[in-house]
Amino acid sequence: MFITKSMAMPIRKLVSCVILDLDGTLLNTDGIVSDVLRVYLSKFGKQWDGRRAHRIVGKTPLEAAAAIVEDYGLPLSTDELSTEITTMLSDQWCNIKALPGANRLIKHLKGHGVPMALASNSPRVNIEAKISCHPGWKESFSVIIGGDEVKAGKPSPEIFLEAAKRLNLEPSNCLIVEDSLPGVMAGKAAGIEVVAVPSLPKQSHLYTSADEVINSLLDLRPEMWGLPPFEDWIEGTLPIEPWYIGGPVIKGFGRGSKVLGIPTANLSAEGYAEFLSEHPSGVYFGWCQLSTRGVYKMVMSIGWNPYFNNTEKTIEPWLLHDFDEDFYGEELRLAIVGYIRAEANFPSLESLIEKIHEDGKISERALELPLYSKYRDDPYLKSSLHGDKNHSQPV
Ligand code: ADP
Ligand code: RBF
Ligand code: MG
Repeated sequence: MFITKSMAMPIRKLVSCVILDLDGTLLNTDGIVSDVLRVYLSKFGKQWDGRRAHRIVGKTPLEAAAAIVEDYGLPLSTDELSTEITTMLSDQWCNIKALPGANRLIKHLKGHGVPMALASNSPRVNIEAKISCHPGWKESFSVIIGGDEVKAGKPSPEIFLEAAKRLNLEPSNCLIVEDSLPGVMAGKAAGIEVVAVPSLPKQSHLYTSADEVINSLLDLRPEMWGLPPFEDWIEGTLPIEPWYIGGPVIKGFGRGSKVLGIPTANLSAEGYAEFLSEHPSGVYFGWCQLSTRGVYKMVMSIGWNPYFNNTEKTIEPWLLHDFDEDFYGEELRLAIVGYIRAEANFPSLESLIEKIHEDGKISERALELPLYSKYRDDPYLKSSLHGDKNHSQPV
């Protein structure tokens, strides 16, 4: 008997089309909305509270405006606020970044001829403006529906039922990908399978009605829904557009060395909060340069350190090399080239430790592949190996 992938990962249900939400699912709209609200509220002497972002995520512009007027006690009507915020936002449409995995997912489904619809609470003109900034997106959707084209937006099921109808498919033949709670409710009320990708951290426990909750689009497994699998995973790793980050190693404040027996060279999260917010929490790998020593293989976690209940994401590289001393304060540079898995909760420390060692082995092996090994020579890692430019020594 052959062991196939589908046996390891049972098919949940066979679908033939996908309905995608836009804001928070394909686009990092929340970042821009927060920026605009921060500026706007400061004019009233108020301070935008990012922890209350859940009050607006997934709502129509008018509903979101109503929540803000109420939360911040603003001296204007919901309509006035909505108009002003919309004007400020409309200058920013093209600054909204695609979320990690969004381009990959759209290309994949389009490439395999899977019909796609876009169903968003956002008004149709705003949807068109936003997606026009992303080459290839508009043509990929056979159906686009805005919140102003149905009687009631999400959580009403109407928008998803209408999307299925216009795709000429039964709702039961569709799969919805959604980040927001109202969106998940709408999808389930329409009798459609829903994969939730919560855009706010640590919210997955609220998404019990979703058929699956994933950490980011990178973790979507289309084959679970009878759709063509992604073919870009290589030896347990997913190549990503490389990103670079560096700074001094700060005094560890984790449980790495002490509890897990796995030291992690912490970087200050403060300087990179925005950078880290663009990357889903999880396990990544790449190359790490220590200013005075050399370049090493590295596996790392990005996440919310459960031990200290941090509010900021932490970045914790484990250098796959035996050092006989600490290197606090030393300059460290990372080229992050691949993704392995989402951050997970483990039932025991032993199982966590085992998994981290497995992550390490996967990384060591993968970094030998030309696809990843070439970044060892990346100029970013070379440049400061011998101190700053003014004091450079011959190699
Ligand atoms: P943590 O609990 O986060 O691991 P510690 O400060 O106790 O924090 O230990 C981390 C320190 O261990 C690093 O800052 C670094 O100086 C040192 N270290 C030694 N070997 C390694 C390694 N292989 N990878 C990362 N850090 C290492
Ligand atoms: N901790 C978790 O609770 N879940 C994880 O999935 C997880 N994955 C990790 C992967 C790697 C490669 C490393 C180095 C650590 C991981 N950790 C994980 C440990 C987490 O980062 C740990 O709580 C901190 O190291 C504490 O400082
Ligand atoms: Mg959304």
